[in-house]
Formats: sequence, structure tokens, C-alpha cells
Amino acid sequence: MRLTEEQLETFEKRGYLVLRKFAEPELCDTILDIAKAHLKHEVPPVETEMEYVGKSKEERKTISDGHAQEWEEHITVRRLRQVYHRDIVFRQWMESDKIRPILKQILKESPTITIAHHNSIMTKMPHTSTETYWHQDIRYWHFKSDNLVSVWLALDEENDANGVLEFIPGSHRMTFEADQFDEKEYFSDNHADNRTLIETKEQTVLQKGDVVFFHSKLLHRANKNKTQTAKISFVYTVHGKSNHPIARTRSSSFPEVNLD
Ligand SMILES: O=C(O)CCC(=O)C(=O)O
Repeated sequence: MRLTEEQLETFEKRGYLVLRKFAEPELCDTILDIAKAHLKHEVPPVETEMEYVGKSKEERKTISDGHAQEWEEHITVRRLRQVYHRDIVFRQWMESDKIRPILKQILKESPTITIAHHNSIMTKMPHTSTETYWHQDIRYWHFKSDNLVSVWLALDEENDANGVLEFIPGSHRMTFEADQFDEKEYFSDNHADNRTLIETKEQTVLQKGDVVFFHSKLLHRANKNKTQTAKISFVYTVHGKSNHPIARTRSSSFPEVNLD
């Protein structure tokens, strides 16, 4: 499958693009079943809610895969990490022939999967999960250029109640001052200029099988899950083959997968 010129232009201008019913429902169900088993048994490496919320700026920059479960008694898994190496079904989705030409169009060269970032099953658990504040994913990543794209697959419905993703369209092309971000590099919502920009936010209500491509500089956030059911999604990130991670950073800490 290839994007139309209009779809490509939408991605370039707005920094994100939704493709409805891109993945078969049967594939989503299979991924979900495997993910639920890994979540139930807390198969490492995982990131817990406490780790996600409590991590300092320095830890986010340097630590690859933490093991907070060693000291947390009752954990809430926020993400299953390193999904590429967990199961062939996960790997096949990330390498699928259907998605490669689209990634190549967006990146304008052959895509490479980074194993160091995202590469996750992302959850929002009922009751125990927290809101995700406005941020740019690139803030803790280190590559030659900021041109990376994440592929988010909804495994079930994602809506206002269970933690829908929200984006600020076009923010991937904007330049911000340091004081627009807080000490953890979240985009402050009590800064006057930020508040005006945040009013332009768009929600991406998703159904099972919908895919969102979004740029690593795009400002985004997600609600807390106010329902009784976990929201479980799949996310991984790619960059162009020539956009190498910077040596001796967290971004270069795992061998990558080129999709030539
Ligand atoms: O909380 C969510 O579902 C979104 C997570 C997210 O944006 C991130 O971890 O970069």
C-alpha cells in the first residue's frame, strides 16, 4: 500500500496521519492475547507506572530498561518493552510488507526500526494509570536528525474515557523556548503561549486496527483511563536508514533492524 499525495501532505503539514482499519481485526486480537499474557506474568523488561511517573530527566536520558519491579511491591505495568524480540507476531507486524512502502514514502529512504525506543506494548490501566502530559518523544532520543516516526496501532477502541491520544497539529515544525518546558521537559500547560497552542489540540479516537503515524517532534498527550478496562496499544518507531543514532547514547544501545 502507498499513501496518496494528499495523505503524505497531511502528514508533512500536521505531523500525524491516521489510517483507518489498516490492520486486520484477527491480527489485533492475536497481538492483544499475547500482550495480555505478558502483562499478566509481568514478563520483563517492563516499565512500571511508578518508573514512568517518577523518572528524572537524567534517568530518562541514560537508562535503557529499568527493573523497578524489584523494589515495587504492587506494580502497574505501563509498558512491555523490547517487543520486537518477545514474539514472532509482534515482529511480523513491525516488519510487515504492508507498512514498509508507507514508511519509505514518509522518510524518503528505507526505514530502520529503533529497538532502543518505544518498541512497546503501551498500556493505560484502569484506576492506577496516570495522565500523560504534553511532550515530544524526541526529547530523550539522540539521532543525527529529529526525523523519526512512530507507528501506533490501536488494538481496541481508544476514546476520551480510556486515554485517547491528543496531538497539536503542526507542532513538529515549531520552535520552542526552553522556558516552555518544565524540568522533566513536559510542555508546560501554565505558560501563556502554550495555553493558546494547546487550544488547537485534536483528539484521535481510534477503533481496533486503526494506525496513527506521528512525528517524533509532535506534541502529544493522553488522558488517564477512567473506564474499567485496560487500554492496550502497540507502538514502535522508525527512522531513515541514513539517520544514525548518536554513538554512546541510549539511542545506540541496541542493534537496529533495517527494512530494506
Ligand atoms: O499514555 C499514552 O497512551 C501515550 C504515551 C506516550 O505518548 C509516550 O509514552 O510517549
